[in-house]
Amino acid sequence: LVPVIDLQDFPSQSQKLIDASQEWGCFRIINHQIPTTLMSDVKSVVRSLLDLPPEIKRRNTDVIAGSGYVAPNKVNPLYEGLGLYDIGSTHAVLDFCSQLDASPQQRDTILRYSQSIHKLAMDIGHKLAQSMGLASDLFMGWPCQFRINKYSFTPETLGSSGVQIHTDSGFLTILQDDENVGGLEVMDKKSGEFVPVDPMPGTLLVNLGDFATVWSNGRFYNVKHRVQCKEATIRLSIALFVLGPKEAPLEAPPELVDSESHPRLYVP
Ligand code: AKG
Repeated sequence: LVPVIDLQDFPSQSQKLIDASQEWGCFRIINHQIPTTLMSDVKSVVRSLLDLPPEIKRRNTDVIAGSGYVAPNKVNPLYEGLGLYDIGSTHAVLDFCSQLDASPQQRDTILRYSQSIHKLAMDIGHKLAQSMGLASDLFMGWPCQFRINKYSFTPETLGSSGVQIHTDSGFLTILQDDENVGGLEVMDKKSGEFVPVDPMPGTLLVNLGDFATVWSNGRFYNVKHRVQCKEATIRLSIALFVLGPKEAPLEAPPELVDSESHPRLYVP
């Protein structure tokens, strides 16, 4: 149901990318150049890190609000996550590894994954800008947050919420969702109904956030989504959040504004 974009088929898929961003606010990507082995290696590292004792996980402190360890809480009792800001900095990635006593091998996997996923984010920014007919690039030098997520689903929690409905606040999220365990749902823009995003092994999911709506002057849809417990098992996911420009406030580029048909919607 969610559109599938072949990243090696550009500019042919440019219009499909724009349509997906406008109508769905999310799409799956194939041929993304992240090796399958790296995806499965990082998944097993993620599993071990989230299995660490709470006193070690608590060493993963916030750099910006919510960037570090999030323990299960009242709002999302089945959810737990670790994270880092900002993935473009090797120093920050190594710091994250040290906080969690990662082994040299785990460290190597996290470093390689973070570099590949960051490069992929920049490539998607480039393709989005080009597809919108812009000369300048997107995402260059923007800080990115990395999060690894664990949902402890049990028979008793079937049907309850893993993560409450929300939009992502940044521009775009690249998600390596669990390749076996479903539960992620996105809101269909037209009907307002939740649509399940079923696992599709080897692919990645891209969600657009609030900044994408601002930047596109209201064209792109910041997709509402949530995670529901559908199976009594552990669900793991890995997210890269492309946030927004560091130096200047985010605004729609002049090419996407015209006073008659597309007046500026958001003033920084
Ligand atoms: C998010 O990254 O914003 C989520 O909602 C997590 C989605 C997931 O775990 O599949």
